[in-house]
Order: sequence, then C-alpha cells, then structure tokens
Amino acid sequence: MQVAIVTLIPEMFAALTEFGVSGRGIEAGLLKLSFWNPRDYCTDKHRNVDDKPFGGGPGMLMKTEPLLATLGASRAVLGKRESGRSRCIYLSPQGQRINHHKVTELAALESITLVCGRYQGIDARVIEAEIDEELSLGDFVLSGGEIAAMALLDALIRIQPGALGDEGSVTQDSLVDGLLHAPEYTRPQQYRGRIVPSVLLSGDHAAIAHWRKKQRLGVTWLKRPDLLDQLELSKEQQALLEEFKQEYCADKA
Ligand code: 9WO
Repeated sequence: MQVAIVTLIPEMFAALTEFGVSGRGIEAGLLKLSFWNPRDYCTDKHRNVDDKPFGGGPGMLMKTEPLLATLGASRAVLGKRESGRSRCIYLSPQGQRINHHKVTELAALESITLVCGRYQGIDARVIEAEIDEELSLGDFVLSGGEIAAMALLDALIRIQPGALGDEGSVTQDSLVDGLLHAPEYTRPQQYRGRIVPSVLLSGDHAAIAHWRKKQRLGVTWLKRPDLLDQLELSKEQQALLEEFKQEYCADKA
C-alpha cells in the first residue's frame, strides 16, 4: 500500500518510522510512505505556508496555493483517485470517528493520501474539492494532523500480513470482532493480595478459552456497553454474558 503524507513537518514521522512494529513494517515495505511538504511548493520568495482567514479572527490557515500544488504533485505520482482504489483523507476533529472497521476498509485500498493540517486548518473549498473523507480520532483538538495521521498509520501497519511476526496475530486483537480483550495477567502470581484467576493457572485449555470468551463479553458490557449495542450476540454469547453478570453480581454482594 502506498501512502502519501502531506505535511509541513515530515520530521515528526520519525516516531513512526524508526521504532517498534511500525518501524519494522515500514522498513519491510508493508506500507510505502512518501512525504510531500507544501513548503517545497511555494512560489513566493519568503516561502510562506500560512495565510490570514477572511473575516478576521485569531490564528492563520494553511496557504492554499502551495497546498494545492502539493496535492497535485502527489496525485501525479500516486494517481487514479477516480478508480476508487485511492483516497484523499483529511485528519480533523470535524471528521467521522475512526474505528477498527474503518482501518480495515482503508487497508484494502491501493493508496491513500493523508493531509495533515496545521494552524486553524485549510480552506473549506479545498476540503470540498480535494478531500474524499474527513476522519477523526475523537472529540479533542491537537495542534496539527500529524499525530492523528501517525496513529492511523500505526493501526494500518499492524494489520498488514506479517507485521506482528512472533509478537502475535491481529485476530487476537481487541475489537476485531467488536469485543474488548479479556483481562491478562503476568507474574507475580500475587500482587498486593490480588491473585491471578485460578483457571489461568489450571492448564485446562478448554476452560481457559471458555473463561476468556465470557470475560470478553463481560468486560465489554462493563466498560463499553455502546459496543455491545452494535452487535448481534449469538445464543452462546448471550448465555456467557448472563453467566458473567450473575457472577459479577454475586461478587458485589
Ligand atoms: C486551531 C486554532 C487556532 C486558533 C483558533 C482556533 C483554532 N482551531 C484550530 C484547529 O482546529 N486546528 C486544527 C489542527 C486544524 C486541522 C488540523 N489540526 C488538528 C487535527 N487538530 N486536531 C486534529 C485531530 C485530527 C484527528 N483526530 C483528532 C484531532
């Protein structure tokens, strides 16, 4: 998958490209990143990349001409926006929320362009004309789109086949089937009087699988009931969740 990143601060992406699973995945070519800096597409002698908003007010916008020139140049290389295999994405708090489903949808594309805004963002007509999709991490504001783009890229890299190596499989991830992960424990077996659930020490793989299935439903019910509302639980899952609720209430009492 090809990713064009439009940013005034490409240096920030070292956090993604130089470390951990994402760094190795990029090194291995699972995602091919290219950087496109509007600063390189300025035509004025001061290489200004910001401009005043019409109507006044504090803050600046990204200057339109360099931004459009940058998008034109990256499009000439990545191309084929019409094919439906390529998409231009703007990361902003006004966007639709990203979830696991959206990440898998984007991962199926041949190429994406991620536009990272700075200052107060970009001209509304540029969004209308050039952006296919506006995406958000959540209801908060950053100082630019770069960290949001990195978060999305990290999610895209780790679901590529081979990205996790020995570290596990994405089929084990939270949210792949809409549920949270079961609680996990490592040593020590006792920590401030809290013990590890005995089933996990039993060596009984069927019992452990049953416990984890039930915990995933229970944890989702407790922490993110909104996720459960979006699911159609099987008869088995409904029974497991009932079991969890009974045990949970018994514990409380
Ligand atoms: C900056 C600003 C300065 C003075 C007055 C008002 C202002 N609003 C903004 C602003 O919202 N800037 C944004 C910074 C413009 C688009 C890129 N930026 C951004 C992206 N901030 N937060 C995100 C983001 C992206 C994805 N998910 C969560 C947040």
